[in-house]
Amino acid sequence: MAEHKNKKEEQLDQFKAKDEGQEMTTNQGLKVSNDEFSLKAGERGPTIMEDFYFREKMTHFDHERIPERVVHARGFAAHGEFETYESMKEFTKADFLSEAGKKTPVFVRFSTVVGSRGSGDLARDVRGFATKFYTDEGNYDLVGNNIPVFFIQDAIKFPDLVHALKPEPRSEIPQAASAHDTFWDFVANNHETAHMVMWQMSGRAIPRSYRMMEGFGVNTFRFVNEEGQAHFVKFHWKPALGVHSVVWDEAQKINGKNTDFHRQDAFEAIENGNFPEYELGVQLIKEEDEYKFDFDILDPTKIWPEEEVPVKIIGKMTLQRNVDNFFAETEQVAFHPGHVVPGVDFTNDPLLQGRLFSYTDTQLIRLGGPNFHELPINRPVCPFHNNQRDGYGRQTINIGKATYHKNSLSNNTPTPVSEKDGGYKHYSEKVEGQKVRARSDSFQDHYSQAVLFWNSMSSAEKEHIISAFSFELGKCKEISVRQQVVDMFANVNLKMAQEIARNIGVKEPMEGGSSVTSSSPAVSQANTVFKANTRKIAVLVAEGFHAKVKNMVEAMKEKGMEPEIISTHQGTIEGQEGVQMEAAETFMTTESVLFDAVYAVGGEKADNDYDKHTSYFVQEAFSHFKPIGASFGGKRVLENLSLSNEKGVIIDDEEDNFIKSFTDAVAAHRIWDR
Ligand code: HDD
Repeated sequence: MAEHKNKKEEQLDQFKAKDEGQEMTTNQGLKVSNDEFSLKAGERGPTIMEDFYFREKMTHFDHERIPERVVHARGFAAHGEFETYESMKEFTKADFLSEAGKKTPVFVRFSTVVGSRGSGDLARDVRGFATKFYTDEGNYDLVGNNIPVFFIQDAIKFPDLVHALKPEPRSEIPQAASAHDTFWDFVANNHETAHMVMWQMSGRAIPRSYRMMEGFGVNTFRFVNEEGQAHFVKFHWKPALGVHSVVWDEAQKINGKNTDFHRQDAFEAIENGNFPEYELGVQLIKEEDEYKFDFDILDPTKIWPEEEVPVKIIGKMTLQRNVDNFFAETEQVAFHPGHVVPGVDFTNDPLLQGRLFSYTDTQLIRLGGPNFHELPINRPVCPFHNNQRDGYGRQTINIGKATYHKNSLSNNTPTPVSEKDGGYKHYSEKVEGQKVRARSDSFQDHYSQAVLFWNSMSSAEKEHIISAFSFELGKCKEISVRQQVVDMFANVNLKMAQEIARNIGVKEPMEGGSSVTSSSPAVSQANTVFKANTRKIAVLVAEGFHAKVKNMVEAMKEKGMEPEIISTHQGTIEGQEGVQMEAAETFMTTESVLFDAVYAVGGEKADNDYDKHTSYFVQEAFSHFKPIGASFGGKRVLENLSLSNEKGVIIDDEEDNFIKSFTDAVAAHRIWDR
């Protein structure tokens, strides 16, 4: 982390404890003389009740676990800083956005949604992207996802959605997967899911890295300025490295080879000083323009196409420090979309309204009571005072006897603060209506934007969507479920639905399609940022490798790539002219799915073992559309596989030529039109 400590760092430091080098004590501070043997009646006798140390140690252990999050159980989090680019005072009075250069400490947690805490990172799933800004006016939480829309329009359906998505109740199978009957039955019988499901079947649900995905606030919020003028606002996080995905076959293999692939990728990037960066953008709509769109701007199943409502970039977040303790920080952090600051307010988006209840409620059971705001990671960096008292685990020693408002004994303090002095005032939107359990007609169009999304996809993205549907529905046991889903998605695109139907052995729908022809290029990953930075390159080396290989590897590093030496054995590999390289991994300990590209350089002479492993490695990388490079003794393997003239295969012994072409190919991420 940067030299200077921000307010949150300073606060957290007060709670840190280092046990290394210390004498062992009980939790009461009594020095412990033996930590190996329980107190027994005779060496071979029973343990006796009196052993208070045994009881304390065991009791603590027995209570070490807390309930995992009901959704978003598996995650990764890090500390960082947000810097505002320009004053947003015209739109919001939020202090942390009030001046250019203003810095605010943040804590960000990324997550998968469906799986348990120990599930694989590469599930086909939405990713959570939750940010806690520790502002001078209190904590502001932007609790978003990496997909800009949601499955449902009203929070009352959230338990149903999650029940359908989670493993089935009898067997608790499948773990961390939407590919089963109940999820798709829910989709087929709740057509508001159509748009989100299109995103979920795209590459967005299998990101290459937490560092390479967007974040979205999803719900529509309000910005309110000093004059009380409001704008509707949607939030976007744009990753500096662009938005990139793996392919599904790869995702499934990664889950087996390295369950922690995304967590490790982010952890190591931060440890190595490659700090993940995201720019914050906002889309703003004036209050008076609320009804000017052909969709309801409060409907969480709709995007505001960026081409219609541009994204204004207003700041940058950099994640600079990993946590010191996963449980204390990542597990105990409590987010809530209702944690707002003056200048940020809610709308009547019916999904958001329900979320405002659910988050605090869930923390009460997960973190064991109403004092979770006192946990170090959740404490605001500004003072907090009120008349709330007691409860499990209360840490603050509140002094004074008036714990009520109004009072005279404490001069009527703590005092509510006027809006002028920073007191939060809800936007005084006029609301009037009759009590109804109903949904507005303006929320009934479930297909136009699902079609818009499909229209915006590149041909490779369309193929991936069709394959994803075919996999997911192919795993459904109920033919009726498969058929219903295919018939439903004929409303998005008839040809797409027919192709899926053929793949999964159900009747091809004969009618459907849509008259929507518009598209939003901004939602296609074909139009993202492309960079070779931090891409992992597998350098496959054998004994007697060409002396220039080392220069190639150094040149890759200069371009920001991360080459890793792999060989038939670990340790030093001897090259020509006395050049040596250290192999960190072998063909047994690693695999092509864990890399972005492969570079085969071979050794001095043919080596059957190397050739066999390299062939497999290269073929797998090739099938996942990855760039492949070869020089010197590595060329032979590609020739034998007849891959030398394929797209994205770069063969060159000359350093400048090779590095230029290879860097371009790595930056392109994948060669989709292979
Ligand atoms: Fe939620 C966790 C994001 C709808 C109820 N949600 C949770 C997390 C994220 C989101 C990122 C994990 C926070 C963390 O890392 O600790 N949720 C969303 C988004 C939604 C959404 C972007 C749609 C706009 N969520 C949603 C609804 C409800 C919930 C409609 C219920 C009415 N979400 C929860 C929860 C969780 C949660 C049950 C589980 C753990 C937690 O809150 O702290 O309250």
